[in-house]
Amino acid sequence: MRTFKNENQVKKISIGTLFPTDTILETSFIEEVYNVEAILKISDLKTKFSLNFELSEDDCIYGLGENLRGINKRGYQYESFCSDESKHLPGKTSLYAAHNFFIIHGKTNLGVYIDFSGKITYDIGFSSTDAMSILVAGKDFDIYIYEGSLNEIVKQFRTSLGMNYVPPKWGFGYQQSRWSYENADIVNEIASGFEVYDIPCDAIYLDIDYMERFKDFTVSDERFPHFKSFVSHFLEKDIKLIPIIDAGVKIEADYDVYEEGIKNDYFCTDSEGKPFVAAVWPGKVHFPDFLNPDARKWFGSKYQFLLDQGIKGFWNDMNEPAIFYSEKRLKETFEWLKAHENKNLDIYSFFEMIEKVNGLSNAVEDYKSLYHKVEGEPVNHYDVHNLYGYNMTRAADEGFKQYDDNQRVLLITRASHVGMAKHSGIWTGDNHSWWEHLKLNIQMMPSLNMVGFLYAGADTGGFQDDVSPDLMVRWMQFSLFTPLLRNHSALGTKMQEPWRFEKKIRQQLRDVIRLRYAFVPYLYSEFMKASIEFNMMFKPLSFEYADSESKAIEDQLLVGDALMIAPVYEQNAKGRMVYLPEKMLLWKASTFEAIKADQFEAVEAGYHYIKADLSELFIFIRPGKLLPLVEPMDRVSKLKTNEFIVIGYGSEKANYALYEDDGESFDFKAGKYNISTLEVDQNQVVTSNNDGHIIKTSFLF
Ligand code: MIG
Repeated sequence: MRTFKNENQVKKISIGTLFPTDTILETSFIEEVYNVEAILKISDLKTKFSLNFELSEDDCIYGLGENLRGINKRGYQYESFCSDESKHLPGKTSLYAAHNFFIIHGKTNLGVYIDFSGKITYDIGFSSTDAMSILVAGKDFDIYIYEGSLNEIVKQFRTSLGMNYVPPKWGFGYQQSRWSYENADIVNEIASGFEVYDIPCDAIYLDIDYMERFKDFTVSDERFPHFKSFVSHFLEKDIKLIPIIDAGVKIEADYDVYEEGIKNDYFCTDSEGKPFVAAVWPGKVHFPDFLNPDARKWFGSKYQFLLDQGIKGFWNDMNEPAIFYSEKRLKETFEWLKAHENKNLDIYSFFEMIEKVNGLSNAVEDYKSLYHKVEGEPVNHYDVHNLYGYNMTRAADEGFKQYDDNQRVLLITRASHVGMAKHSGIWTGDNHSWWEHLKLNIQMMPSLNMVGFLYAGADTGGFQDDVSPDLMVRWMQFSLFTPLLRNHSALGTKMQEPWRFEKKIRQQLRDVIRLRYAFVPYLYSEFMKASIEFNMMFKPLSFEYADSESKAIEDQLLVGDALMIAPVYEQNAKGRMVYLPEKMLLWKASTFEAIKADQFEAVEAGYHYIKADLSELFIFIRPGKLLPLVEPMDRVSKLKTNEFIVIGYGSEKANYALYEDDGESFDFKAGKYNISTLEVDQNQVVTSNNDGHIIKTSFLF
């Protein structure tokens, strides 16, 4: 089951069809391009393949999209198997996604994409420090090889995938979420919190409780009476409500989605062809067979129910798919428990019991007894597991286009696969309010960008556990730059809306969110340019700087054309060490109002300790570059994007290519956008092609 169209002249090794002779032939090809004796070995030809590369001491491995650990993936093992993984502990090997693209960055660079929908395991210098070995659990796959500079490799790969998902521009505003704002009164309270404390906000999320008994495409009348007018009341305030949609469809007589699914055979089955019964939120559910084009079309059309009520965005959840338990295995477990009811449970049987109960959720055994139908033939879910969330999200996106083909809809999803990036953005799932997960968030952005997930972000502040005030502030200071900026937290944890904190912290959060709005034109422009050019918006330093120090930096990023960021991600830190690959302009940017000349300082290349109290966030502007800012407003739509304050770093002049479009249609695909050059020259504004833009204030250093 392939997902990829090889539109480019990319070298392809087709294991499934050319196997085995040609595969061995291609071995020499890899050796040739990689020239450090990369070896492709094939073992156990019937069921799985193992690819082995030798690594030189200085080789870095970038990629694997949404996964754990650092920017350089070397030194650990990973797995591609979309998992409902709510802990993200350091010993874990996979998250919600399967992004089988990586780059070996050594003397030469080698980009590799493995187009396979089942499980792949990667041992990257873990069992042996100088070897990378990849095990593909199947033989129906293709491998694509890319050569060139790091940026060229990403560009070639992304070009073959097609243009990534682009959200409406308001999707760059601040978004507030919680599991759960469970009824209309609470949602109203949240919205007035933003008004009372004068904090910008563009969207509020509705988690599972808005539904009637957790049934997709229903709204609880009791909790949200008159939903349509409720939604339009929010639209008048220019706040979008974003409901969640789960993968499982509740089994309930007279529920139209269930009845239609049964009638038309749209659900995944068991080995006997009966709809597979699993349980998630609503209790027992069936899973729509998103690999069946008719089922996809049907499910996608269901979003219309909410679009008709003025909904402008969605989040697709639990689409790995997450399974609490299956009917079959629950029964077996109860039988085991009954048989042991009067037994003296010893060390073995007690732990067997615990394992049985814990092992009920997301069990591989269940994935192996679930079936899809592809072109009339049953396909075992396990072999195509990683395509499930992808196709749910594809269904949604195609449904939106059916509804209105020239209106962007905000869409984020949890499970994903390479190729899905053209349909939606992602959030990175159930992280914790841990400093380690702020760091993970920072380190994951470039690898997400490599596979086309530009519209991405983590649950800011952390989903599980109670957030500390300083973590909330530091996390917000980083998320200021991520296209998706969503504060989300779990049931039972400390409330984490900005005003839940003491006054000092509340003000700091407000300042950071307001700064975000000042940055929106820059972030949107960089996002769109990166999308159109198949470029990355978040890059490790080594993508732009060739020195060996840059290659080793794990906690600084280039954000777009003009900026380098070095977020503070440790508790009680009063600053941090920063490496500058060249001389740059430091800006300590605590509030928008406070921008003045003495906050700027040119810093020489090399290592520096940069001080930053909790209220301070700092960024670096690269030489010759200009950062355009606008005055913050409480909504993206209100930003005056023709009046700029610009900060430039260049002895003679600095400039910026500003991308603009209507922010809501797909007309940009037909070239309907504008790129103007903002340029300043020794504090004299020289705008070439200024398109009516006014530079109100400029700083040039
Ligand atoms: O198992 O809908 O990742 O964002 O709040 C929890 C409740 C189910 C998981 C999502 C999270 C969401 C939560 N969901």
